[in-house]
Amino acid sequence: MKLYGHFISVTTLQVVTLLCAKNHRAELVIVDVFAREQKKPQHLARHPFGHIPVIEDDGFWLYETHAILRYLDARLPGPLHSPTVLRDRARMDQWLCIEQNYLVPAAKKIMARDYAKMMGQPDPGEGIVEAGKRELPVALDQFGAWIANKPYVAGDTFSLADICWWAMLRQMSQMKPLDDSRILPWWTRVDGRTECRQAVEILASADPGPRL
Ligand SMILES: N[C@@H](CCC(=O)N[C@@H](CS)C(=O)NCC(=O)O)C(=O)O
Repeated sequence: MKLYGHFISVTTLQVVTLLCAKNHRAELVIVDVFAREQKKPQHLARHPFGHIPVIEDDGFWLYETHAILRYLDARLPGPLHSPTVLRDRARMDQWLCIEQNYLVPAAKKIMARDYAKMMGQPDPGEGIVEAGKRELPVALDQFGAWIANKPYVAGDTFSLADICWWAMLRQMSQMKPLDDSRILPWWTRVDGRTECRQAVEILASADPGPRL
């Protein structure tokens, strides 16, 4: 199995975490986002929208993180990371949607100027950052209210929603989501899990070091 991704990518971290939870290793093929390889024909043939991650499993190609996670969860042996109780599963799906549709867009807006600078793109201006700063607290407040005093996002077991929210909040650490005391105990519990530690290490070991 091959995973096309990047060591700085949160979505790559999400997939690697599930692979570790399943005790399965895929070959990490680096798509150099600093060189914008994700927008070049070779990668567009894998992912027509020009993003990572993408997996190739014995000739089967798949992109979109949540689709990949659901596929791998069902495809690989080991504990299931999608609840079997209908309403817990619906709750997992709800928080996966909230992550993708509200949390990630708000965080991307806040990081828009820094990201453009890092990628050598035109400055999108402060307006987008301000919009993100208005939107992010709404998503975080909803999550804080939900996760307070709960072991995991959807029922009593660790699920795909925990993986996605943990990785995303980790990536957003400079926005201080863990200052919310309702979120911190859950995040600390997830962060200490073996699969999360292993995944962070795997991506760190793929990083060749400082870029000029
Ligand atoms: N909807 C996609 C979004 C993936 C995504 O935004 N990936 C980022 C890396 S974490 C990426 O490809 N960034 C480079 C770019 O947008 O050009 C998914 O969930 O897989």
